[in-house]
Amino acid sequence: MTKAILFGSDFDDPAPFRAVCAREFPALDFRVWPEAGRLEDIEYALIWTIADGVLATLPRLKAILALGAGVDQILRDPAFPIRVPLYRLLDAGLATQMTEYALHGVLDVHRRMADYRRQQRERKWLRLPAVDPSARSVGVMGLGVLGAHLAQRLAALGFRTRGWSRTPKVLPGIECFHGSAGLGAFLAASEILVVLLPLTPETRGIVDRELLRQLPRGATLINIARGRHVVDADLLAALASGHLERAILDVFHDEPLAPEHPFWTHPRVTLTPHIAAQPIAELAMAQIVANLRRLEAGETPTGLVDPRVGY
Ligand code: NDP
Ligand code: OXD
Repeated sequence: MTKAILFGSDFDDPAPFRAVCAREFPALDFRVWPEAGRLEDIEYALIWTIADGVLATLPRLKAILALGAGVDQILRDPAFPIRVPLYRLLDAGLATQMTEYALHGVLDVHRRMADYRRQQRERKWLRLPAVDPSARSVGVMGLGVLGAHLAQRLAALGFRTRGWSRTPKVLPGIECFHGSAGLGAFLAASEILVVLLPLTPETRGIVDRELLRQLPRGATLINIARGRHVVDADLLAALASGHLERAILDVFHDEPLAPEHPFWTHPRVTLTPHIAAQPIAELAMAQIVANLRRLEAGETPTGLVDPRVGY
């Protein structure tokens, strides 16, 4: 009987994945959606995104391997086949890049580089007071693979680092908060807030007026998780009122960001096109190959997602 793997992505090039599969799993037929062939052959799906309903039509699907760390773009399918295990990428080069991106933003704010850029435009020579990192608090929402890595690096640089997660955590040098009960205290002293949460029914729209109001006046938001965590109108209002000083955004409700969106030209918004972290192809492939081997051997793969909680 033919065994096949179905590749689906509106973003990734299938060619390197096809080459690796042909080398490592010659018995698996590699197919790229929408050229799925006989649906009964498909045992594995390797996807970033695929049209809603497709996964549910694959009668012998044994596992879904995500091409990213986040899986909201897969789980949003109303017909997602909950019986089929979904495995996501763990790190695969993302943690270092996320930390670089967030640190770049944190240090830019901490060292008041926006003020110095303005002063340069005005040919103004003015030394602003220095702040020790121990007097600067940074809050990281989400203490998973990526958030915990960032929080540890922030703490190592001497920042007052706080973290928020769904379940309790103990991380050396990091003040940890959890659940809705811990959110207010976490936000109250987060001068720079970095969002590294998965997008789930609980976290969609979490960065709204009420949340932003609880940050200290003059705070900065760095969103490197998903655009739908943020209520755009509430963010723009918080910037307009001056309660929020800056926003550094890598992700948006709809991507690419529409040319007419006010974020593009807002003087206190810095944006990038969802590049905070991109899986390193070799590392992602090695993880996928290892997981396929485990599946073929009847062993447990890494990165199991709980579709009921959404991550
Ligand atoms: P993990 O699943 O490892 O970590 C998620 C963290 O969020 C956990 O600490 C979890 O808490 C916490 N969390 C989840 N739900 C809630 C909630 N309701 N309240 C409080 N905390 C919550 O994910 P990763 O660190 O691997 O990735 C995080 C996200 O980063 C991805 O889901 C993706 O959306 C985004 N991403 C963005 C990229 C970009 O380029 N912009 C690239 C890669 C990823 P607990 O520990 O208690 O389970
Ligand atoms: C991911 C992403 O989730 O690239 O991996 O956003």
